[in-house]
Amino acid sequence: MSEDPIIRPEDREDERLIDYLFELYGYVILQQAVAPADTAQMNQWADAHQHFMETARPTRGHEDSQWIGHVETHTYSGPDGINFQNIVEAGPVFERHIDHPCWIGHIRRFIDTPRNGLSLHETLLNIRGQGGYIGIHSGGHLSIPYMSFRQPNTGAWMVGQINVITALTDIGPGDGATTVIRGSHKAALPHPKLAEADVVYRSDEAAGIAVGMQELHMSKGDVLLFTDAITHGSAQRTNPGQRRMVLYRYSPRWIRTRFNYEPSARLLASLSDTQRTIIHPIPARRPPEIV
Ligand SMILES: O=C(O)CCC(=O)C(=O)O
Ligand SMILES: [Fe+2]
Repeated sequence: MSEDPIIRPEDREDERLIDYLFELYGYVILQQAVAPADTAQMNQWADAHQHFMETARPTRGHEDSQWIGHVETHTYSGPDGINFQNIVEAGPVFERHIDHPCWIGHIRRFIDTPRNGLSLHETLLNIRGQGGYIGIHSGGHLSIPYMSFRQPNTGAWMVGQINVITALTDIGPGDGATTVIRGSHKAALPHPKLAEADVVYRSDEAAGIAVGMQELHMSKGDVLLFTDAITHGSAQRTNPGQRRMVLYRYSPRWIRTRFNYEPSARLLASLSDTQRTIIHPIPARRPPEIV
């Protein structure tokens, strides 16, 4: 096997292989999972909106953010670049991502959807320029519901959050690749960088230089599927140009949405029943109007 747990197109349905590697390492890379026509459409959307990069602020869905229809501009902390949050509202190509056949079956199995339902905690398109990075975060030592990772050896999985990153550009050395510490979703102790500061997240330096981190290089259209419990982040982008990716975070229906976006009527109407259940897993109930 190559260095990374890479799943070739012909092995996409091989549950035994994927389950083994995901449980052991905490991530797998699905090669050529998204069609070139789809990455091209998502890149076109990014081309048309990249000028928002200059004004992205860490507003976390509150005042001062700029909206493009139902898509909100955002950054986690600045250096990580711009996040176009709620990107699922940006058109059919982003809707296709909700239950994409290359990964949705694996997601349902790992989350155990028959018992736990399924929801999208966050959907975003990220653009990161030269100098950008994301700091080290997460790890098996944290008791946070969305970082749970359980495979009690009976066939019953219970994973609290699975991140699906689609590369919209080739991501190689110097491009600011996502980095992980293989197997750290099972770590009992915090990474020294996190313990030092006694925090879940450290954003003041790029994760790529932390002990044990490895860069995950991807080609455009490859998909990285990883548990949010794995200690991860990204290397600093040293090359000119941009790293672009789309990130969909799946969780049990109980965890639901991170930024509380209400799905638009247009989106709800255009989704299949299966997709609607993921996007809107717990519709509100109200008493009938009293006249
Ligand atoms: O930007 C990256 O490469 C990592 C993103 C990240 O931290 C996440 O997907 O949870
Ligand atoms: Fe993360």
